[in-house]
Amino acid sequence: MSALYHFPHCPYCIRVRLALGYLDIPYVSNVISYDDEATPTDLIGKKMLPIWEDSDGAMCESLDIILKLDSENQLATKDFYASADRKGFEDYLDQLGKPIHSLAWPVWIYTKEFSASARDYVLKKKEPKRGPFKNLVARKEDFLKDLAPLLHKLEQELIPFYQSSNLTIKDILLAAHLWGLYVVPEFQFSESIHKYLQKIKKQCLFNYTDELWL
Ligand SMILES: N[C@@H](CCC(=O)N[C@@H](CS)C(=O)NCC(=O)O)C(=O)O
Repeated sequence: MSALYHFPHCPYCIRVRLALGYLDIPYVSNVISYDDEATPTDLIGKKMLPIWEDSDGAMCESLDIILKLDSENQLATKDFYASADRKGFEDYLDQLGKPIHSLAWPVWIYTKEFSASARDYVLKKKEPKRGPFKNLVARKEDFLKDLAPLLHKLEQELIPFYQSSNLTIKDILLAAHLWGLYVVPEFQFSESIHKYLQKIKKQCLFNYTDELWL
């Protein structure tokens, strides 16, 4: 059977899990430790997840994987892939990702995905660029301030999915990033965004909690 190699916290990996659920494609879930460089390097020649492996071999890049999985264009992946607004949408995702990662990383490293050595590996890799994780926690209000207009903008676009009456790849890309906020202590989504994410969760048969905590 085909297999997904992934990190449970990782937004790019969550994208693929959401698409697999929505498209009802069976697969073997291989959770990789963040400090395991050998497994991804053996498969694709570098340390990057998600990796999808099927009878054609192993491939990376979440959007390329979803394009392949969505062969009947049920998520309108083909339209998005070639669309003129792809760049603008990806820029918006990057803007969302920055504060979300700063808020979520200090919590993610204490989920069951991370052994002590994997946690150490993250800190050694991320702290030189982001600064000490303790400072990220202390700057929580700054990141929430950066997020507020981006989330407000999102609310204006939900009809009830993103600029669409049905779920598309854009909802999967958005939800995969936004999901990280569910682990941030005391953060609360607005009612409309929470309902939006729960609708996606249901349609994509997605379970974020179990692989993170149980
Ligand atoms: N453009 C890639 C990005 C994937 C990516 O950034 N993956 C991160 C995990 S969130 C990774 O593998 N990082 C390896 C590392 O930081 O050591 C995609 O869309 O799949």
